Amino acid sequence: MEPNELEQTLVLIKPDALKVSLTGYILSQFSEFHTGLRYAGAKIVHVTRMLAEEHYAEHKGKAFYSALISYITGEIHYAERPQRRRVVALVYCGPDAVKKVRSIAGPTNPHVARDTAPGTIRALGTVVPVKDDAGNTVGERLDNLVHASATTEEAEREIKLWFKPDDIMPYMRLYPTDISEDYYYYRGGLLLSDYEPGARCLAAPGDTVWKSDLEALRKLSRGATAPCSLDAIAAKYLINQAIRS
Ligand code: 3AN
Repeated sequence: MEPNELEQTLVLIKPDALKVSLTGYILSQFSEFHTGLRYAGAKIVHVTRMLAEEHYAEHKGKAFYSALISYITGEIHYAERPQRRRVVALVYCGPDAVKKVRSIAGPTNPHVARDTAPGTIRALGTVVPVKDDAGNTVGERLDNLVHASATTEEAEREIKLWFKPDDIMPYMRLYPTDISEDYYYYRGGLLLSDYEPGARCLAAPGDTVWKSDLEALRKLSRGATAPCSLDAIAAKYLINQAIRS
């Protein structure tokens, strides 16, 4: 197989799309028939604040950041029904996956999508004013139905954030993996090598993990700095593990 045959991208079908039952439509727009892309991974995720904040780390500090986190966690569209808060996370695989999916998703802003790219998924989205406590409009929230990785580098970061290697069948695993030889536990933002009550196991001896995660865990356990935060690794191991915000 040619290397670019395996290009991968992350798609999130966001809470607004689930709320108005656009899931089937979106899946059909991205189907192999239309795009030539195949599924490499799929899961239904109750998005924690930790996962949301890692996913949107580049937007931290921007005016719309807080609204963006509330949106992707489902707090906006399922305010009264936390049990319905979820997104569909998908990995698509195939030639030019990033570009193809972005072009079907459309421009970030639904108004722009309607003007310049009618027929794209985001042309069906909405733009909602964001107000401060005094009722003044301080920005806007772009409810644009789907997330699609912007570049192959972002796709790698995002796929590794949302999916463990074992969530993707071996033939379709694009990024290097390694076998853990140690125990790594997580509790309250700390990395532990021994189990303590309330801790979650991130990796045990024999587990297949993303190589970059394992390298970072080894560094962090020695007290050294790593290229990513502990939360960026832990977030995916906490997916759907418990109800927490
Ligand atoms: P895209 O999702 O098209 O890759 P990004 O990565 O620039 O766009 O932004 C991520 C998300 O942040 C968008 N999907 C949108 O919901 C939100 N966002 C981006 N720019 C703005 C903005 N200027 N105002 C409000 N929300 C924004």
